[in-house]
Amino acid sequence: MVKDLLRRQHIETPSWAYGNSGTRFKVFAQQGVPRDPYEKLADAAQVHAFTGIAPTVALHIPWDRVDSYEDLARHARALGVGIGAINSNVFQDDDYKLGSVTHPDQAVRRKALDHLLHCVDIMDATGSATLKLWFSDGTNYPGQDDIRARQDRLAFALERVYERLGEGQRFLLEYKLFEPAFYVTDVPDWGTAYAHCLRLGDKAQVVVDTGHHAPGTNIEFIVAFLLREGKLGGFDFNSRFYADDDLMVGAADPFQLFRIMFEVICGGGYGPQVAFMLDQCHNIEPKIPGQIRSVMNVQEATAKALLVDRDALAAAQREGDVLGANAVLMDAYNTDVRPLLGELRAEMGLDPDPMAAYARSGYFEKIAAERAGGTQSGWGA
Ligand code: LRH
Ligand code: MN
Repeated sequence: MVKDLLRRQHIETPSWAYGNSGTRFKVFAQQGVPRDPYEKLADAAQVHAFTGIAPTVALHIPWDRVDSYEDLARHARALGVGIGAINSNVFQDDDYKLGSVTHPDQAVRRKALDHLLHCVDIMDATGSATLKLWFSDGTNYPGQDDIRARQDRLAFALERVYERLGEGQRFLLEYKLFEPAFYVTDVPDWGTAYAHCLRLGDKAQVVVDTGHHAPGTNIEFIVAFLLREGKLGGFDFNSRFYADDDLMVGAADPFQLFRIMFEVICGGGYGPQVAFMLDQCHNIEPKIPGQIRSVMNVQEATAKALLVDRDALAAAQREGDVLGANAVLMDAYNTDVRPLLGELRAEMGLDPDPMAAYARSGYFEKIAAERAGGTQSGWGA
């Protein structure tokens, strides 16, 4: 039963994780980095080939701009993967200094809205069902702009995008406490995102980026609450020690990832209605192995969460047996699921050790040799 559920796991990797990334201090280029979205998809297909549970790739526009999105989707299918969420980008254009859809200037708002609507066109072309909306919009100083007026402008843009969505399409609204804005962020927390989505309807849901909360936030509570409301659309998985560090999911706090996956399972969210996406940057570590390790971290947390003895837990909770209930969860968390996952991979026709199998494959040496010259992909358009 647990293996059947794990066999159906679906984790989406982000195209930008295969490109160069860094911090404001430095972006360290790496050998073999893709030069275009086609090569990014080829690398993502490797992650699926060795894990068996990463069949789709999220795109970011314009980082993944191509002449033909139909052709890019065909290329993906030929590689054995699919195009997942389309990520809009209204945070890198000079015009967006004071905001994008919340900008005081109507012409700038129009430009930003046109980009969001263009991303829906790309969804139509690639067959993607999900638009992911993150707004860097905000202010840096009190008085800089009218907090309420910016919410009115945001609501107007979201309504226009919502109206444009076609059959089977939805958008996921992402929140973030701060950065790049350092006073007000216009979508700072789950409550703001939830309120906007509630007003719009079923095609609008919230995405939880695990790096976007104030330190000490109980993220699994947010997950349980949004699931109960039918408003949890997905995750941007990563981990952090301090702020939006975008480190490998589960690397900084594997116990938190386990607690989150347990609430997903309890809330009926372990299925296609919730998008399990990675949103990470491999600033210093090799990128494809970094993605493989990340997918395995989610898989391990999920396996442990699926092993929780739910009946024993419910009984202990009913009896107010605090330590007993906690022990049931800790027993599952402290279970070494690596043998189980090794067996599962073998049953799926995969090498039980994806990291070692990838290292032996020679793929890195191949791309390092082939991808000499050209401009490596990164966060630049
Ligand atoms: C913003 C964010 C958002 C993406 C970007 C790559 O911090 O989490 O999801 O657009 O990272
Ligand atoms: Mn994110």
